[in-house]
Amino acid sequence: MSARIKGIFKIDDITSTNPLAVGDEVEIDVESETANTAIITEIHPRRNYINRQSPAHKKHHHIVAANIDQSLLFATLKDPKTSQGFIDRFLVTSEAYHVPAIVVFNKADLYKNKELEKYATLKEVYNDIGYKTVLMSIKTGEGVEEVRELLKGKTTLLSGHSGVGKSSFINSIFPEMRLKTQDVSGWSGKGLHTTTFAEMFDLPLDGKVIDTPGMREFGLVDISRQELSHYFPEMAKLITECQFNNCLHINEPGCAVKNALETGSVNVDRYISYCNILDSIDEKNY
Ligand SMILES: Nc1nc2c(ncn2[C@@H]2O[C@H](COP(=O)(O)OP(=O)(O)OP(=O)(O)O)[C@@H](O)[C@H]2O)c(=O)[nH]1
Ligand SMILES: [Mg+2]
Ligand SMILES: [Zn+2]
Repeated sequence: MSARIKGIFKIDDITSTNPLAVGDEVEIDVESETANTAIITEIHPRRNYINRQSPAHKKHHHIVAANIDQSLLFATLKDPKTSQGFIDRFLVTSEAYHVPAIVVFNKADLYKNKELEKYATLKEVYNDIGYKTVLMSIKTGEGVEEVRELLKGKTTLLSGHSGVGKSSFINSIFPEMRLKTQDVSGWSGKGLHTTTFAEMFDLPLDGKVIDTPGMREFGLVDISRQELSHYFPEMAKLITECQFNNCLHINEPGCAVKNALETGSVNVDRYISYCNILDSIDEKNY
């Protein structure tokens, strides 16, 4: 069945480049039984959605997916490299939209000591603040079963840079799928997108998974400088102890976050991500 939209829909009072997102629940009128087509007459209110700022037009938003239970960020420490800044931006967005996030480090088969040490460090940092991490290799099968278990009975959004193995993962747990993946020569460094639009699949094990095209950056939307620290869980629990209730945790006196940074209970790299994101938020919007 293919369904199309007629007329103009305005949802959630946001200006979006796509009125209908993957994961939306809709009402349809069957248009033609023979041609198997329908018209979408109503879009149900969304439980949640992940919204992304268009890299080209800061005022344009794009809804990546709606009605999701969790998001799996696919990261790789090699071919291609995912930066911690990118991971942290993604986690902030997930917190802001109340979508639980898990970070999957794929291509473990390519990791040498350097990358394995990096993974151990990141695992500790993220586990300490409440995020699950999994080390996986689709090539060797390591960790694949563990990630598959996490999908049971849930609607899961897969995201991450192009070439990190999102489509390959769906194919590996669901071989009948045969999604298009990058050719066997693997990551070429050219940043070509193999998956070009988001698509949702029903998994045989009860659950749905949404494959998305890789993203180069993850623009934040609807987050003010003042509220940013609420979306860093390790900072959120400290902010009531800051001397000033409008503390941005930069150089204010009596800042509980800066104190925690000294003692090591807030990780330095996470704090750097916080500062970078804070810098990137255009205060004029608020
Ligand atoms: N060595 C190794 N290669 C992998 C692994 N997983 C995926 N690949 C390869 O990485 C390349 C990219 O995989 P895709 O599944 O197309 O990546 P994607 O995340 O769907 O990329 P986009 O659709 O562009 O966003 C392919 O050549 C895969 O064979 C892995 O665990 N180890
Ligand atoms: Mg893909
Ligand atoms: Zn502070």
